[in-house]
Amino acid sequence: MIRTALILILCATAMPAAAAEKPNVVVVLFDDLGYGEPACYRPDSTLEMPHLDRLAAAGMRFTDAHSAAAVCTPTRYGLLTGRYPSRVGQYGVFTSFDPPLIPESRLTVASFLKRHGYETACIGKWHLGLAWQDVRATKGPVPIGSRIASGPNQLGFDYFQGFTHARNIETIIEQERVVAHVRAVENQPRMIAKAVEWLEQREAGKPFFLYFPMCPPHTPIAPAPEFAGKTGAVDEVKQDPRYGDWVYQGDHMLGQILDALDRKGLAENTLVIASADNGAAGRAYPPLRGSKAQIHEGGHRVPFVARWPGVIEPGSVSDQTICLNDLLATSAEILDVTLPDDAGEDSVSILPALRGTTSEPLREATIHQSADRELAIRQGRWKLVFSGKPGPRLYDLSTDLGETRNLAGEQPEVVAQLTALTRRFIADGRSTPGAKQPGEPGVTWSVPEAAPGSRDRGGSTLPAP
Ligand SMILES: [Ca+2]
Repeated sequence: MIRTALILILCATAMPAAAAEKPNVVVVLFDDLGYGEPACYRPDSTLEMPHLDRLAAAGMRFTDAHSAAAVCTPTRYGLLTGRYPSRVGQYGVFTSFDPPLIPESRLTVASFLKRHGYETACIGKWHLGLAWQDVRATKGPVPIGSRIASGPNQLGFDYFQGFTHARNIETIIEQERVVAHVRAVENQPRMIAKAVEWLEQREAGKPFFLYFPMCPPHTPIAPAPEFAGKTGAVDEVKQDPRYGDWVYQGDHMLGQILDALDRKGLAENTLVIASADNGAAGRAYPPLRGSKAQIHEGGHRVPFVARWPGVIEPGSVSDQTICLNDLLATSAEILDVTLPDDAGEDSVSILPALRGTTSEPLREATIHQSADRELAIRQGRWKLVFSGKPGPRLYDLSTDLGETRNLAGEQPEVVAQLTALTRRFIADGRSTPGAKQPGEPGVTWSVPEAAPGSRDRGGSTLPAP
């Protein structure tokens, strides 16, 4: 009797482990959503993003999250590979006919999860290059029927429907073929309908990864008729009457994904991450300095909200410095798998932050890059920007989030230490523990050596705090 009871207890206690299926992973990536735009990041924002706000209320909001770069293409490289895009010399953005940036041999979040039994889909903006098979570069939409020899399907995504980039939002690609031409206003409703349909088709017990890189609030600002002029949201910076509607439509798409997870009973076992690929375009939101494409915080500090019921404390806030590159290592730790040495070289698991089990820094340091090849390194309070003449600029973000006071002259030791660390990251081919990795042939990635003692270099014209 006692033995039976014991077995029952053992079975009962084993249940949670068995029921702790591999969690689904959903990543919703806004395009150019600034740190100061969602109300959950800036309460006096005049934009409306109720679904992001409710995600934050049910999950964790990171206040110090960074895109790998300050523009689309390199950030997406980092997000999918967990490797700094500067390692492949990618600073600018792609057009419709650029070749694939990620070789098929490289592990991505999608191919990693697929290898571990996940069904995977990318629905939305790709912007990482495609190997077109039978079409020459053209302006405007790519002809229907044009085929792709290598693209998302070769990088781990079972299913792809989307478009190359925002300037070619008319060309709809499904799997390895152009299947339709649409008007700009029709693109996003088509994408979200497909994403919801794909979620509806998932079967219990089969884990999945959905990557949904949307268009809003990037141009073309093309709100669908049901949103146009109806939200009352105001673009306080540029006074574009459609911008708030476009942001709202993007947020509504996030809401449709959350609703689909609820309908399917999948929300409990799904890690949902909503973030942005870089800062707002031409819109600065103080106290952050700068905007999209720039090395300052406005270029790459982004909203990042994660929800995972039972794992993440609802309504929590984390001040960990994290990077979108961290998705691959986080996925690996969730599955208790060690990544190979030649994958995710700049990816750090943020699972301890999500679980709330540590407040110690997870990343040794974080590299930032601008669209015009500027680099910066961030460690704790310090951010060192390597930028032309008269030398690097050092900011103490703990007291100067707006990056107004260059302390390089006052803190030569910090400049030297962060410079040496950056040079080590470059030389090692990685910024995480593991075997050194070779650099990419033909890619030069370097920062100038620090010049300790030369207090005039980069000296501040403002008084030290
Ligand atoms: Ca972008």
